[in-house]
Amino acid sequence: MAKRVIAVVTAGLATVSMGLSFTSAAGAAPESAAASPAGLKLIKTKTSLLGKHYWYQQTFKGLPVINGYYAKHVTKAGGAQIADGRDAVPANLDVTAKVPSATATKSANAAVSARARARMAGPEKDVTPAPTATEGAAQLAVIGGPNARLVWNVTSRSTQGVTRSLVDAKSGAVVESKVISDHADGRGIVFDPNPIVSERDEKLTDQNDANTDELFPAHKNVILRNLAGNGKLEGTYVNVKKAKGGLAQSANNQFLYYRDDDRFEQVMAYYQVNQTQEYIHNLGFTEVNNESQDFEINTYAGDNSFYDPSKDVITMGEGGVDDGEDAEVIWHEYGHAIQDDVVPGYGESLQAGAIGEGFGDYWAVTMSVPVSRNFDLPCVMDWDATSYTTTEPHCLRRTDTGKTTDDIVGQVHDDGEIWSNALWDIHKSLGRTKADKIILEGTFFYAPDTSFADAARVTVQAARLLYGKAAAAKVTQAFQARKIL
Ligand SMILES: [Ca+2]
Ligand SMILES: [Ca+2]
Ligand SMILES: [Ca+2]
Ligand SMILES: [Ca+2]
Ligand SMILES: [Zn+2]
Repeated sequence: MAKRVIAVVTAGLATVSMGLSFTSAAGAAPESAAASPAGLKLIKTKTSLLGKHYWYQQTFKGLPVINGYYAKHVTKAGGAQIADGRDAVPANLDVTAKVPSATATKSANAAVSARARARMAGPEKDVTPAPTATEGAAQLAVIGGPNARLVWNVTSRSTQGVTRSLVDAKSGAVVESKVISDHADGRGIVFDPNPIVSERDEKLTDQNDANTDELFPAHKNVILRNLAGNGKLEGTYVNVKKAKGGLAQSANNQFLYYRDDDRFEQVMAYYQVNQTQEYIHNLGFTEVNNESQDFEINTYAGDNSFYDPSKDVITMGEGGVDDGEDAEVIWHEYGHAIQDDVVPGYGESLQAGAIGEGFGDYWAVTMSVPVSRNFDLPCVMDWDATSYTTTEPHCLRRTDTGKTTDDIVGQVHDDGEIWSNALWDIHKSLGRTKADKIILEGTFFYAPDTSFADAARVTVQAARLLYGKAAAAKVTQAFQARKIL
């Protein structure tokens, strides 16, 4: 590519050599600072300590030239430097599109999903959600240089982030497709889901947050994806915005702490919620609490955690075992955030509240399945529960109690075990992916003050529409076994 010309016009500063070629753009001689060449559109003016910086977009017949830039750096001393990053465009290039923008958008999205599938190694390969083009995202533009052509510039969103695709507006071929969002990956250390399960050892105890020899092997190195890259635990799906002892910070996104460091629980919240949102997206849902969920970590001294719908914040308590050390506590609370997002004002009746608790417990269990090697799956919050249970296995609650509506006592957590048992039975009969798609889809049809029976009916309906009669029959059976239907 013949470009990137730096012409030092008057040097108030030392001459800058950037190792760039002096091939002139568009066959023209490097421009003087006095007048800017035609076809430039001023897009930004910045001031630095030494001067002013004028940034221009190169245009051709009114269309932006991809990556074509021109900058004028005017120093306070009066000198000016030009950085000319324009590409040559043949004067006779036709700028009428043959391919309609909708067709170009379709080809661009197809290229993006093909690549997303190729990157996904797991069994859920075929449920990659389709990328969606941003509203009005296809813009005509020009590529300069030796392969100059007219293109549609299509911006799409997918699990990979924001992608820019360039589609030839004459032939329809995808010329380029690349991720332009700058999400960073970081590193962290977590429990997954918690030490009791990962070490398969019911005898482990908190020891007042000490990093004991017994607990050391439970620490696992992980990649923290979708970070904003601002050195904090903030990203696409999680924002740790307040924490006892201050927020974890790392300029190069290395968040490596053991459990006796209060920042460990911040990393847990970030990692485990990002995992659950990636899973939800893999199931095909793009609007299930699809936002950066606020968290406050270790800011509550009691042995409890909670979701506050008035502020849309999850607070993780530090009583007993720090709640943030057990992913199942995080996932349970996140379950409340999911329901509140999908059904505005959710939980306006005792049974809706019980469904909320039951769903949170179920969500903790279904998220634990891939990392638990079948260790007592229906046991909820195995690690946190070691602080307040004496019998083994240690569980706050279970999803296999066998309770039915005959056992209703009017307490949301207790009655939630009726609901979570039904969801767990659906999971066992249809498998994790189908069950979770049905359960989440059903949630979209809940009323804020729903009852067990009404919520069950819309779940059965979701099963029938997604997977047919046989699946619906199995879901019905699961609710009948709990005397809900
Ligand atoms: Ca801790
Ligand atoms: Ca606790
Ligand atoms: Ca503690
Ligand atoms: Ca568990
Ligand atoms: Zn709850």
